[in-house]
Amino acid sequence: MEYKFIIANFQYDKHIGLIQLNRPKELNALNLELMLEIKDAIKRMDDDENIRVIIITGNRKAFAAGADIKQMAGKSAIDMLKIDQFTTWDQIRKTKKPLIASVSGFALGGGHELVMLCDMVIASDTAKFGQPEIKIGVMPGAGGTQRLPRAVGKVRAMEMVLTGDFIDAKTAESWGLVNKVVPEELCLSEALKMARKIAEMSPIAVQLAKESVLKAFDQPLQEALYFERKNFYILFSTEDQKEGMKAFVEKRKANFTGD
Ligand code: DAK
Repeated sequence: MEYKFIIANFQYDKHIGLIQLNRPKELNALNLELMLEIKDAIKRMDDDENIRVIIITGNRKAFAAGADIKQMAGKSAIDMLKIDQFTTWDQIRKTKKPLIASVSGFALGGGHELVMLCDMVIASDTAKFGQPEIKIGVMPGAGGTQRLPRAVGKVRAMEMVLTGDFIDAKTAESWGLVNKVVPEELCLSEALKMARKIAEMSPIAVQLAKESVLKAFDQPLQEALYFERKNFYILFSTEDQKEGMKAFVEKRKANFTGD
């Protein structure tokens, strides 16, 4: 698939892929084509044995200012149902490898919902997060009313969803939406630093650990704990577990191969 609205780099760094949303004049507004391209690139990177971590970013002014309002404006309910554009997001949720968002500028509506689908978030001090759908007569439709309260609690989620007000990067950090805030020029390199650290770990352990953490949002505690335990046991069938524990005993750095 040729990409028109994103730039996908499958060898951005050793074991790291980078997807850059690239519709700058429209502040990376998520039209249908752009969303399909993101889904396609993430899936291809997830299937690529060489890639262990995926970074998603935008540009200085915007990560993404939401779904493309101009494309949606004339649609009927049935049109929207038929297009069902945000099933794309469901696919992204199934990504096995860690997704890190590097966010500068606006991350709004569907753009913020994409950030919340990522596993970790590095924000630049210029970043602004919001669910402003209420201001255009609708409401969040791709996870904003569900993932946001789980991340920040009810009253803060209500404020963002019902007033449409944006929050700045520091507030997002203190509310637990963001791992770290850095100066804008360091935003991508900081995400890369985090990605490199994870890419050095056993990729199978990383995959099962991610899967287990996400279970905390989907399942009751006891079932999620069983799930976690089984994943833990499975890892004892990997070469990486043998290598990791041997390296500890021998007081050296482990060399994980993914076997
Ligand atoms: N859609 C289309 N175009 C957009 C856009 C958007 N979301 N955001 C910005 N643009 C365009 C502007 O129209 C403008 O284009 P021109 O007028 O130059 O042609 C260009 O990008 C630059 O924007 P501004 O001139 O407005 O720039 P400012 O710096 O003055 O303002 C802003 C930046 C981000 C505050 C402002 O652009 C803004 O308020 N944008 C809209 C933000 C917004 O409301 N986002 C939420 C969109 S609704 C669904 C589930 C979920 C959703 C949809 C469907 N289903 C389950 C099917 C999600 C919905 C949304 O995300």
